[in-house]
Amino acid sequence: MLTIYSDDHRLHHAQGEMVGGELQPCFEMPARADHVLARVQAQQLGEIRAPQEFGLAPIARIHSADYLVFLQKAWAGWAAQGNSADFLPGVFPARHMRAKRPDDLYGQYGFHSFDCFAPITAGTWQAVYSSAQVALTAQREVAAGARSAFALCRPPGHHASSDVMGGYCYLNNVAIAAQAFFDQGAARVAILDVDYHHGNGTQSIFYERADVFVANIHGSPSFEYPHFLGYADETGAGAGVGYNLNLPLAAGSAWDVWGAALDSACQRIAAYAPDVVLVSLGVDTYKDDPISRFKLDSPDYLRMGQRIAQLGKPTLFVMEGGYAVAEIGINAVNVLEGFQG
Ligand code: Q9C
Ligand code: ZN
Repeated sequence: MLTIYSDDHRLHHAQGEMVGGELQPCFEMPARADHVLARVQAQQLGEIRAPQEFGLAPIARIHSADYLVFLQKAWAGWAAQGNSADFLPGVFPARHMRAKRPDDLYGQYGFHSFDCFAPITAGTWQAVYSSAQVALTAQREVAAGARSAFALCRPPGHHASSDVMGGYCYLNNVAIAAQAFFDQGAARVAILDVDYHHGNGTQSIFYERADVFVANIHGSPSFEYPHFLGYADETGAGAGVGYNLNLPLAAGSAWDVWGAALDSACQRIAAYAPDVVLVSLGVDTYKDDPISRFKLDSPDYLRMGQRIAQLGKPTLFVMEGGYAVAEIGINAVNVLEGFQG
């Protein structure tokens, strides 16, 4: 399987995140991608290639113009105000307020965020831009006839919606790649999100569309991040009714429960008969993940890949979360190896 990877992910390395009232090292760190790349090499998964340049146009198919301008310009504006530390938002247009986009940078950051877990640093734009190019390059490979490809994206993307960032995510790599399939002639696309956290951004982007079936298996929002989306009764809206599947699971879920949910999701995907399957590949379902409460073990990721392969569809794997850094490579590449059989 071809892997697409860019060193540009290193340009995004924020100083910290708030955990239990204290600033701690970011869970979403450059070493994550290093470990996945090292495992791809160690297992001789296949060629590793740098991304091609597809520019902003395929990104702008998913994200709004004002959001993209903010992301590109935010650091320069923040630095011009005399700041050198990470830029973070603090005020959001929550219920009972007015979601009118303000003129000032700090207000715009809150307008374009749903939490404080997507810091902007000097290199953030280049890193997230390249992460999207990684997804688009792998997408081309699958569109050209490959059975599968692996987009080793960092930063991840599935929490980002059309104009709102959060949860370590800025550009929704899997959504950008899904739209690229349509723009190259696909008629129906399925997205299977196996990250521990509900992919709220991906769900929201495609919620009213019948040509994208989105399936999510995740810790229930009744107890888990992102807290405000991901319940089972969210099945789509308008033309998209029936094309969104949420399978929220309880804390402590292990392979018996998780694998059964995967089987349900795969049955629905098979019935949908998509041209292509995109997998939002988060491995934060791992038993020792520092921010998660599922109990998958490393061999379970081989089974995950095997079940996805049974769909018999061209498949694009897009890296999302996973914070047990020492094991992230083993677990992510196990999915790919299980898929290859
Ligand atoms: N105690 C992905 O896996 N955590 N994002 C907030 C609050 C944010 C996860 C924790 C988790 C974001 C791509
Ligand atoms: Zn996650």
